[in-house]
Amino acid sequence: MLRLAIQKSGRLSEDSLTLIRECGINFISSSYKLKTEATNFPLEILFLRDDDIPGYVQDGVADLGIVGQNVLVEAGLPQLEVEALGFSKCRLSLAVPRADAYASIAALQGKNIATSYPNILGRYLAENGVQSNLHTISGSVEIAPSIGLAEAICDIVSSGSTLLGNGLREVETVFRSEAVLIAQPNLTAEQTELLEQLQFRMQAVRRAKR
Ligand code: PRT
Ligand code: ZN
Repeated sequence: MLRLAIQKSGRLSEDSLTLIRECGINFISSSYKLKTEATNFPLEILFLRDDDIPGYVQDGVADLGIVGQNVLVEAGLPQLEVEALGFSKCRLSLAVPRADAYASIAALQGKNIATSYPNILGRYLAENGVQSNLHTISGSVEIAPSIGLAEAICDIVSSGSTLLGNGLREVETVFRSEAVLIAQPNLTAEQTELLEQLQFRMQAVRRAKR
């Protein structure tokens, strides 16, 4: 038996459920249940907050998970990734107020930056020889400059319309992300076999869509 953790409700949820169904795995899901069992594959599905998924998989509470690489790498657990899934593509970017001068990343030296990704951003700034003051906030990062909390932000971007709507301009791509399948490090031989079957089916689904 394998336990797979997916996001309960959010941007990853629908595509995660669709992928499992396209793999030929049947299950009944209701918005009230936090757990369901597949009827034709030894799989149990857990519905969780996406931020909790890497830790649960690392600890073996869940055997597998589907999560964004942004969340996985921020949690410091990139080694859990076993398969890129090709959906929920987005990027983690730095942005500044549209009217502000910005020639290069050196412009951020000594500045205040609001983000929900202090680990990924901290590493990126260090690699570029820039020291900034990071303010970790968990949501609505885009309003930080207009309320005087920070001179720049670093957040997830997909279409760019949220930045535009908040008078911000994207200046650097820090990290590119997509949804990935992750697995706990200590699967049994039988579970490894099931994971391989699952990956085989996922790859076939992706090939069929090309
Ligand atoms: O409740 P829970 O904690 O489970 O969910 P969540 O609110 O933390 O995450 P959710 O559902 O918003 O996103 C889940 C994952 O989807 C993220 O971790 C990313 O891997 C991926 N993803 C893809 C995105 C986006 N696209 C995205 N556009 N995550 C967030 N956004 C947000 C972004 O934060 C910003 O506020 O959308 C806004 C920007 O979008 P654009 O299109 O205006 O640029
Ligand atoms: Zn989350």
